[in-house]
Amino acid sequence: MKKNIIGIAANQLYQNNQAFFDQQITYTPQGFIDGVHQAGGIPVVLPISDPESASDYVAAIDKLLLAGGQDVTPFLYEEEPHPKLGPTSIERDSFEMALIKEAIRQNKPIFTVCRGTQLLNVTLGGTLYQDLSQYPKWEVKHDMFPTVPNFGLHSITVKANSTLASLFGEQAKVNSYHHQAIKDLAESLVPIAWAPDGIIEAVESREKNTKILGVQWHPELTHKKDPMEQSLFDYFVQEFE
Ligand SMILES: [Mn+2]
Repeated sequence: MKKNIIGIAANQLYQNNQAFFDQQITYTPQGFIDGVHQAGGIPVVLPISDPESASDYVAAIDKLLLAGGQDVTPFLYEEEPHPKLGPTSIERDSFEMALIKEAIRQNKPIFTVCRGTQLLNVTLGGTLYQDLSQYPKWEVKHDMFPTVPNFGLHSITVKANSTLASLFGEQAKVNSYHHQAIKDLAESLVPIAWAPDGIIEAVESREKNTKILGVQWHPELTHKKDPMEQSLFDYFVQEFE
């Protein structure tokens, strides 16, 4: 059986780094590579590129995976940068937005993680809290760093009868390493999991023919020890189409 080719949108190390002779480096966290391998897919890392090339990249893959990383550029949802905004990359945002639009146009499934889910929401017309201190009902610690991912957990409630509920059940615990979060959800998305303070922790497409699954936590950090987290990769690579 042909293996699915999973395009993983890469990050870029913009700061000079002596370990790489001050060259900029294209990379993705190893957990995404391993999770896709373990699920029986072929991971292919897509370097940040001209948005106009997104159609060619998407044509070359079966499914698209967006990883975590920088904060989303607030101008993309018409806000000025809040004082607590973290590092951003408009190059990465622009390319990944083009990848999302192309994947939807070419009818290829999308799985997004953390920042990827936030960017997905912005691409489809939603907005973000630039920092959770802007969220009036904030009462859960969502950035567990430096606690290691096995221990840095909060609860989620998963929508009954959703695909995510079939993988995680209706109550679960997930890691959490984000200080931004979905504010206004894009009209074409629906929430399928929430933290106890109401923050949206997972989304899918309202239109069932558009295959989108987004989570706010990091399955790539714990998938080797936690079969529940690996099940997200398995589902995305093998079944989501
Ligand atoms: Mn969280």
